[in-house]
Amino acid sequence: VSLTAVGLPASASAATPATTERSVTDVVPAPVSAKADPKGEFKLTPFTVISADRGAGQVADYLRGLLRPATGYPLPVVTRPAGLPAISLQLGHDSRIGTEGYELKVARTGVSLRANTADGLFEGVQSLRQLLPSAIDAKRVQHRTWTVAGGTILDYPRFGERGAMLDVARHFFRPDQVKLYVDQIAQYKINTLHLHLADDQGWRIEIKSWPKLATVGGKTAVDGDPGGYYTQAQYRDIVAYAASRHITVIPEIDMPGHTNAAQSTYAELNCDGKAVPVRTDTEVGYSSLCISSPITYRFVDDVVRELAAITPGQYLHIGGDEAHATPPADYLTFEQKVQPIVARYGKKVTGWHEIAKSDLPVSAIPQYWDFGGDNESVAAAAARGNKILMSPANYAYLDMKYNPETPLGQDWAALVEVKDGYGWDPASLVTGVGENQVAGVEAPLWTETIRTSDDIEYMAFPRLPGIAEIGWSPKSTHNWDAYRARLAKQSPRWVTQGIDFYRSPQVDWK
Ligand code: TNX
Repeated sequence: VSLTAVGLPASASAATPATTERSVTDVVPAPVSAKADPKGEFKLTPFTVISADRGAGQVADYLRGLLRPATGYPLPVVTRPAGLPAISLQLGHDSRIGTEGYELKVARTGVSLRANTADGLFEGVQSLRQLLPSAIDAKRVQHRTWTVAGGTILDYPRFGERGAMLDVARHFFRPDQVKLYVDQIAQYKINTLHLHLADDQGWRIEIKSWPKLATVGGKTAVDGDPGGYYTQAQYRDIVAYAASRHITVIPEIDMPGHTNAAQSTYAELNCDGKAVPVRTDTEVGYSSLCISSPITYRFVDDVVRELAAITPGQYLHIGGDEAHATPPADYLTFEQKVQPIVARYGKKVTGWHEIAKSDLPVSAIPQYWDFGGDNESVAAAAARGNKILMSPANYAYLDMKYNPETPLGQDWAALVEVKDGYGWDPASLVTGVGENQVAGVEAPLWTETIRTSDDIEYMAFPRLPGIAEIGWSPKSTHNWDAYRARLAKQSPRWVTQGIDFYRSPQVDWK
């Protein structure tokens, strides 16, 4: 690998000529280092094999599943290539690339992908896909040649967490819709899916000790649209599917506000013992659990216990945003009682940045969403050693409209065109929260106005790849002109994949 390319602006490395229209220098998110070799193209043929080290079998099977439908080739997974041309997946020890990095070498004689972990191999496979023609994503056999662009990539992420959030509470999305989104985001090296499972308008996860949360509280959605919920078995299946795409699920139960669905279902969750009316409008900040009632903490204990038992990831998200109906002192009381419950069931706390006002354990990750609001408490948490997840509403919220005419979405934080969504740096957003205090980035998609998978795609594409690049790529590669040229080349893939994206006039789409 040429380390001279490390840190070069993408615009400089993109000047390397290539014989195919694709190049290792075009990958999104931009790699740490990429050096094209126009003479080093590899051709997939009916004789190509996928060779996999012990421990690489799952990624090898996944790669085979990606390549077989369009090529129609057998692409057997073997442990020894025995002289056949191969894509070889190797596990080793390379101190340069960490737990998610990889080195990819494409030559005439074969493709070698090396990483320290299966996660790293998986991310390398996402780069490899982009070196093949976009027709590789077709569902049926295409009769054509399959050339992998030649060269070398050495790559690893800037931040450990690159997330997407889907609000399944305002509108419900079926498991198959969540899985579709998982596949769409995985190709940009997103490694975390935050599911917003409960809000004022609906409760979406079965809790066996409070069964009506799902069966009654799950019936509703914004504007009287149909609701729904995941059984625990369905949730586990979503979690397992995400894990097969090397994505960790973080479930959120928002509290002490955003709780109307629970409090309209169970009267005992209200201080006066009376169930509140169901609400399907989109107001925020009016609901609050009863902070002084012991029943509240039995409820939280039951929910957290059941959710922790079906969530293999380390973190549970306890919300904490916009608790305008909870007096500040009560908010702190609530956080002091609830955060230890999460710890008791073996999990760590993440929550919206308002939780930074409480006395957080150092493992807790506040998620910054405002702009200019609670910066002092967030910076103070960072100074105490907490890492901060960055999802500023005015840049990273996928539910913001692109422009005033965008038929979906909201505009309370900003209008966010593609260039705006790409135009920020997580390590210089909040004074006192620098590179080493940033856990990563997240692109939340709130769904007050989002009802279908097409709606999700229209808001997430093309902005989600920009957030993914901000989270993965070295800051030195950050360059709008270079990015928009690389992004344009992604569009044929989205067409083949059936992604209904927004054709922003800021990008010269292919
Ligand atoms: C604010 S941002 C909310 C959500 C809304 C969103 C709509 C945050 C932590 N809370 O309840 O869905 O705005 O953009």
